[in-house]
Amino acid sequence: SLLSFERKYRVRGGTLIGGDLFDFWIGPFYVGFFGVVSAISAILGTALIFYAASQGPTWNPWLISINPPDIAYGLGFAPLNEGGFWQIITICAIVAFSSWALREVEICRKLGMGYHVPIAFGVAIFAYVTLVVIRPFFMGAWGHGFPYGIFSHLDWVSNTGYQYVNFHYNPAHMIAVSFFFVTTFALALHGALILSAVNPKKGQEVKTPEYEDTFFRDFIGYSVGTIGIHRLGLFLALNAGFWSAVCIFIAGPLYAEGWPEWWEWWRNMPIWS
Ligand code: BCL
Ligand code: UQ1
Repeated sequence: SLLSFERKYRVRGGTLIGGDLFDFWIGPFYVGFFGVVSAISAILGTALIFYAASQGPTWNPWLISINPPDIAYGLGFAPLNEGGFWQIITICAIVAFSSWALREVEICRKLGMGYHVPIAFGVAIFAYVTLVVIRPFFMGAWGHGFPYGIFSHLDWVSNTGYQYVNFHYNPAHMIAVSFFFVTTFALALHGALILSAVNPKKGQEVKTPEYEDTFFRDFIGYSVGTIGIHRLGLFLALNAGFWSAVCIFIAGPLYAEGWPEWWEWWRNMPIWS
């Protein structure tokens, strides 16, 4: 059912493609050209995962794995049961994610809002595409992509990590991990601060943003502000995804040794060596 304010915002237009053709809602969901494309590619990709699984040795959900082609196939197409399914599923996934982002853009345009949400999702898509297209391409084989399976993708991460001896020494991985941690820290502070302001003692009024600013000024001498914390949060989260993409791209295409030894230049700096 339609919420009282929803009808007012069900405005025509803002579509990027298809004009009025798909400009309608199904229940609460906006459809649009990109909604149709996204649904078709997601359903097709999911069906292919089930079909490819049926050709494999197990239905144990933990063990099902749709693997990329052998490295020997290079950047060519592989037979369906030897990585071809993985290749088609990857295409379906990229089409589904991209059209999902473009559907977000159409909704932003309808509502006259900024494009922050689709841009943010774009960074997640960028990290995925780096893993299964950009890095494999620069390494010369689709076989460098990760397998689609619960345990198998964990094994891939572990094996890929140890291939570079100790992935914790990858400088971009350090930056990405730090951004992930700081993001959770910032959200914990923000969530806690908001809930503290709106949950005063019984009989007292909800506290205004000035109280929030004052809490942090009393506490650490600085408040980033109520709009500022949201800019900071978005910045931290996007950097977490971005540096993840960087850390896996440099491992292979740009640097193929162990990460601990990459730091030799630092250990050999004349000031302390
Ligand atoms: Mg590490 C990567 C943290 C230890 C090897 N590691 C990562 C990063 C992250 C991280 C920075 C993964 C997040 C990411 O890419 O997001 N690693 C991390 C931490 C530790 C750690 C915190 C720790 O020890 C405390 N890593 C280690 C150890 C190594 C190691 C030392 C193993 C032995 N690490 C690696 C390797 C990799 C990482 C190898 C990576 O490849 C990975 C990385 O950086 O990848 C880029 C980005 C987000 C995404 C990719 C998600 C994309 C989502 C898409 C767009 C949408 C999906 C929608 C939906 C779910 C699908 C529905 C389907 C529909 C049906 C259609
Ligand atoms: C903050 O300063 C602030 O402004 C009032 C918020 O908005 C409600 C916050 O949520 C948080 C967490 C802070 C504190 C953050 C820094 C970086 C000083």
